[in-house]
Amino acid sequence: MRRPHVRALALTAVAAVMPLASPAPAAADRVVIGGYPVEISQSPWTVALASRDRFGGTRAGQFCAGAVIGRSTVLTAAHCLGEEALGAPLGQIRDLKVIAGRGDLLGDEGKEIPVRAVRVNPAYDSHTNAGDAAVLTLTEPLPASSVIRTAGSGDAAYRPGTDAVVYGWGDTTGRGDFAHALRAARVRVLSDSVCAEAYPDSAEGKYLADSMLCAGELDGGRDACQGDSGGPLVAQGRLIGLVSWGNGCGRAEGPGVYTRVSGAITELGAGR
Ligand code: 4AZ
Repeated sequence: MRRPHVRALALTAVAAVMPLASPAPAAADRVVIGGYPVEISQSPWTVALASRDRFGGTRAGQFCAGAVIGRSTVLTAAHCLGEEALGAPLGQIRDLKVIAGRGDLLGDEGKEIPVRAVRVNPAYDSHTNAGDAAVLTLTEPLPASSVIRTAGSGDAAYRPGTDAVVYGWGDTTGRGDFAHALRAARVRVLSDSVCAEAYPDSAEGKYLADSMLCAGELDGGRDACQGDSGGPLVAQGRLIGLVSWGNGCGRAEGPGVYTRVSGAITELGAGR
């Protein structure tokens, strides 16, 4: 399948740090590195971004994720909507949809909702990855129970050491094994210095604490990966991050970098 994501990853080191006891079944059911399956009803704010035209129908066209922050408003990563990720300019994608209420992409639960409007953060910088956020407006509202609160700047949930959970349908091994059922992984908010040291100005990007958030495990093993981009990082019941970038997946030397939601909301004027 087309590689839907921006980053060219160094993927080989991942298997060594996978904390799985048994060998992986061929592909499928194990999403997010080091994660576990979750029911969509447990995280109804997690949605899939999909285009069957671009990515084929096997997994309902899923290529990124997003978080429901208003009944008709989804926050996702700007890089998900770039030509590099889509393989074509956004304006040419006629069937961009948000899939809500569907954990298993092979099923038909929930709803596929066309996107009415897209606003990509004008401050997004594809070199550093700063400001990696975009807002999608849906053609029809979701239930209020699907909306997650966003963390404002200064929220205690951003403190290093805070337990957080990342959700997605992305690669579960770093070798292109995309999940079809939603998964989650427990990670920790890491201090800005961890990511600043890992990414001074690397090929992957430059860590900028103003607009980014560092999370993962110091020893690696649990992380987001390709296909999880744009998806929610949640702590203390609030949305704190969106999956953005990193060096590989689950590697101790490559912590996960997330879009800092408080800054994105300000830049996009998406606060409520
Ligand atoms: C990606 O390419 C990607 N390990 C997402 C998350 C991470 C790395 C790459 C973080 O979409």
